Amino acid sequence: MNLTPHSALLLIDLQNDFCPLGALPVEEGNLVIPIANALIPHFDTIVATQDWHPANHGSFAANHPWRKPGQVIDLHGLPQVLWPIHCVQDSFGAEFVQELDQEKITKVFTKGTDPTIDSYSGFFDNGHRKATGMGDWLKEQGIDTVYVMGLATDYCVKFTALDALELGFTTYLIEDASRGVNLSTGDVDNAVAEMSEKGVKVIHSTQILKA
Ligand code: VGL
Ligand code: ZN
Repeated sequence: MNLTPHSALLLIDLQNDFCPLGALPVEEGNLVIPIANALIPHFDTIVATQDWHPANHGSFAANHPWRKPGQVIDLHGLPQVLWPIHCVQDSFGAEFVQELDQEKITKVFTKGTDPTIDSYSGFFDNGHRKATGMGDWLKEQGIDTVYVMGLATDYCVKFTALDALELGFTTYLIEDASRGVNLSTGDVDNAVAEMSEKGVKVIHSTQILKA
């Protein structure tokens, strides 16, 4: 695997609420942390995204009368899957997992801060209305290639990787370093297939670690 100084590692939403005991548990979500820690020394630029919602966020089922997590509503013109309350700003659930080697993280981008719209991608909200600044920042650093990993494969990892492609980055998905929600059976497999079809290169962490 040909890592250059123009490569960045994107750590997607490695937060307590996406671990098995969290509010929006991702099965085996905790297992990606040691893989992240092993990958980190191979990169000069490491960016983390952080799902960072206000308590009144429109993606929380609890903020809509009689709605339950998993249902889909129209949120200001966009289809929105409703979630349990998760990653509330300044809460324990929103913190990065303690076992993650955070000293090496170059830069953190928060997302999902606007209560009226969700943001799965680390680059843009779900309506592609506002950028988080991550795309411009990566380009200012001279980054042309991104390696995406984290939680959840079928939501934030997928939309981050697809936006990275659209922004012109050569984009890798580190598949074994990611886990998904699988709200419906097959969601993770379908997400990986879609990324691959669109041009994301799907790799295993060992391809970087043994390089
Ligand atoms: C995520 C659902 C809601 C994710 C964030 O990180 O994939 N999924 N908020
Ligand atoms: Zn969220």
